[in-house]
Amino acid sequence: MKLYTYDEAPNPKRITYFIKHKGIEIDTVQIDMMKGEHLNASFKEINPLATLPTLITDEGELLTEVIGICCYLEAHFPEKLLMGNSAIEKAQVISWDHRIFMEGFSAIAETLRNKSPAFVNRALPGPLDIPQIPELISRGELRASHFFTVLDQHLASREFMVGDSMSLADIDALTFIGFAKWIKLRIPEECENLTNYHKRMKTLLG
Ligand SMILES: N[C@@H](CCC(=O)N[C@@H](CS)C(=O)NCC(=O)O)C(=O)O
Repeated sequence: MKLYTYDEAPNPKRITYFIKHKGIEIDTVQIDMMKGEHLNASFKEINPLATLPTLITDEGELLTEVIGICCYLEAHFPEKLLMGNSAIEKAQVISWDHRIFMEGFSAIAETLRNKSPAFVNRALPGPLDIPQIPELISRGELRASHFFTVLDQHLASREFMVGDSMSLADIDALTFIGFAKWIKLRIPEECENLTNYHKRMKTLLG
């Protein structure tokens, strides 16, 4: 299999943590998003969506979504399960992954991509050029700030996002906290549960 990635970007980072935690090695190609390499025709031939991460499986199948790539890797490398140890945990990991992506990542991206000159006409990832909408900047900030408190409340009585071991949901939460800095948002002082959790996760996943 071959992984196309860009270490600095948040969605690729989720796969980096996943692979590192499992202790597996995958043939990896860096695509420099800062130089726009993901928009080159040669990369679009590999992934027409022009997004990273991208995994080409040993069977030659294209996987473009982090969640799909993680499902595939979990099935191939079942040591150190990261997507739940039981039926309910599997459901909870997927549910949190979905919420963190929809309510956390997309909120940050809403601000970043509608604000930064680097994303003029690239307000959404993908093959289409989409204009920025400045009105969305403050909405994204509001949504992302609120999501810190969602995570903080969830972690009031838990060490991990799901069950009692590391999962993809923790990888997503840690990556959300790091990505938030891109729009100058940091864990609010009053979110003590999240602050302590962040310290623990950085040590475990770091
Ligand atoms: N739905 C994809 C999203 C992947 C994604 O949006 N990746 C970003 C990098 S963090 C990207 O490729 N952006 C392309 C662009 O900005 O043009 C997933 O779940 O993996």
